[in-house]
Parts: sequence; structure tokens; C-alpha cells
Amino acid sequence: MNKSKKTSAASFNPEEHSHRRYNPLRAEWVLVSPHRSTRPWQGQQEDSARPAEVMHDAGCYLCPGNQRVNGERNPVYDGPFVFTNDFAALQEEERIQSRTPHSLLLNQPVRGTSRVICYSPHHSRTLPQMSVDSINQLVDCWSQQLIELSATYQWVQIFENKGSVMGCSNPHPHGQIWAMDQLPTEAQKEEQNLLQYHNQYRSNLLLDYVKTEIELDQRIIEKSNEWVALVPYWAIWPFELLLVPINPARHLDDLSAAQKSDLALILKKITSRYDNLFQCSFPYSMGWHGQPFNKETNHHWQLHAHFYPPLLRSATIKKHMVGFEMLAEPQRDITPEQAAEKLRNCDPIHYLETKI
Ligand code: H2U
Ligand code: ZN
Repeated sequence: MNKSKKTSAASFNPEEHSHRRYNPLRAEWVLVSPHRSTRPWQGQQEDSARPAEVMHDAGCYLCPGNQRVNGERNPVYDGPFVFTNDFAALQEEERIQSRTPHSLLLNQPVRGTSRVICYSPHHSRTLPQMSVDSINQLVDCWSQQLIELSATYQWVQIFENKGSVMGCSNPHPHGQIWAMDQLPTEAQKEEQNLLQYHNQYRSNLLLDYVKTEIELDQRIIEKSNEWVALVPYWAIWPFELLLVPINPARHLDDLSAAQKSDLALILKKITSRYDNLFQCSFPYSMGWHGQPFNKETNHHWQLHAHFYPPLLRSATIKKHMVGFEMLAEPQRDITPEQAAEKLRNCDPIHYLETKI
């Protein structure tokens, strides 16, 4: 036995030493290596030449009045505009399960629909550059879509892929809504873990978590009377954010007037901080998670949005989920606390907006 090894165990400081953090929403771990982030910060800002504002682009499939790929013409819309995706990933027809040749070859038919949501008629104005009024209209639109689709489908996934690095195919600011009759994998994980916590503690996991984060105030980026945006303790992506109402709300269609009126502004502020970090249009995938529409009481659910941005050190240097991450578990160098500090040091007013 190597005694020297045993006696040399030093005290553990999570700000310096490698450790793992637990994500209670997914029941998964992330490896954190803070000692590696003491390497010099090479965050460089790209050429911050003011990008041209384009109100309307004749060649854009999503601009008002233009023709889409399949020949259909968009109306001359003046707020958010929703249409069924011309290349929908989900189909509305019901199919009957057929036998598969072996229990290892499982499949199941799925019913659903995919929609595209153009945020506004403006071709180049992304979320942080939209007016609070215009973001409010988007929030209303999300909520109406939820009400409509939840009558048929159990899970309504509202999301946005922003930036070509995230695979976004069109610069006109838009998101998507995919609704389906079953819980997709990520929703199923949250459902299971939120329910287990609720059964064990008779309390809501996310409400408890937000309360703790407000008390600690180490990872919070923005806080209003009704919402908090923070880098979660278990974040995987360098500048990942979780946006949660402080008081109960099960989904976007369940917001109180106060929660609703605060949401547009906090969305504008956090996405502006993102753009300001590297003075670029900050790419991300974001989306809303809320209660499934399964006619249960769902006391264990609390509405929240995840922001998963890939950038690490500059407008072009992104984190790659490869190697150890693909084969073992996600890993990060910059700690969530360091990331939170960098985002907190950014202005909540967009760098292209003139300060008054
Ligand atoms: P992303 O760029 O976030 O992938 O979304 C754009 C979606 O818009 C994409 O799924 C759809 C594509 O199928 N689309 C149409 O439905 N019609 C068009 O004319 C252009 C793009
Ligand atoms: Zn456009």
C-alpha cells in the first residue's frame, strides 16, 4: 500500500481543484477543471464595425411579402408571424405501431407538427435589438401557440437556434416550435427528476434552487422582481444561462401579469450582455421548458428557459463537445462563477444601441 499517497491528500477547494458538479434537472454530472482557466484570458473582440441594418431583404424566405421555398407567399406581417415549416420534422397523421423484428430494435410512431416563428418583420433585428414592445408581442405569440398546440400535443418545444455556427439557416430572426404527442428525451429527464425531488421533499426543485441562488448571489446575471437569470452551478456550456420566474409558473401560458410584463425586458438585457461579451451577434440555442400538457397537476414543474451558447474565448473560438465529453462526460475550464462575473461586467444595454 502506498501510504505516502494516502497521507498527502490535501484539502479540497472547488475554486482551484478539479471536481464534478451534479445537475439535478438531468441527473448528470459535469467535470470542472478550474486550475486550467488560470491560463491567460485571450478573449479578443472581433472587428466591431457597425453591421448594416437591413429592414427588408428581397432574397429572404422569411421577410414579409416574400415567397418561401415551396412557392407560398408570406403575408405583409407587422408583428410575429408563424407558419408551418415547409420541411416539417414531425407529421400530423396518426400511425399504428407495427411489430419490430427484435426487442433491441425498438421504435414508436410519433405525431406532431413543426412551425417557424418570425420574430418581427425586421430582417436584421435580433432579440437584443428588438424593442421591449416587440419582444412583448413575441412573448404573447409564444403563449398563444402554447394554448393552441397543447390542446393536441403533450409537449410543445419553443426554441431558437441563433447564428450559423448553431446551424441556423436564415439570418432573419426566427425561432421554431415543435409539438409532439410524447415527451422527448430532455423533457422526460426533467419530468422524472423534478417529480422525484417533489416526492422526496414536498417542494419544487427549481423554486428551491432559485431561492438558494438569490441568497448566495454568486452566479446571478440579471434579477427583476419576477425573474432571475443565472449561470447554473452545473452549467456545461461556458456562458450557459437559466432564466426562471422567482414565483410559481408552470408554463408561458400561466404567467401572472407581473411575470409577463418583466419578461421582455430581462430577455433584452441578458441577450444584450451576450452580444456585448465579444461584441458580436452571440450565437446560442435557447428554448423553453414547462409543464407537459398531460392533464396532471404538475406541482413539480416550474417554467424555465435554457440558453446554450457555444462561444468560449472570442467571437470565433468556441467550445467543442468532443473527446472526453463525447466518451465520458462534459467538462469545463472556466467556472460558472467566473463566467457569471464576466457576464455581470458586461453592459445590459446593447453595444450598437446609443446610450442616452
Ligand atoms: P433554422 O434556420 O433555425 O434551422 O430554421 C429555419 C427553418 O425554416 C428550417 O427548419 C424552414 C426550414 O425548414 N423554412 C421553411 O419552412 N420555408 C422556407 O421557405 C425557408 C425555411
Ligand atoms: Zn428577412
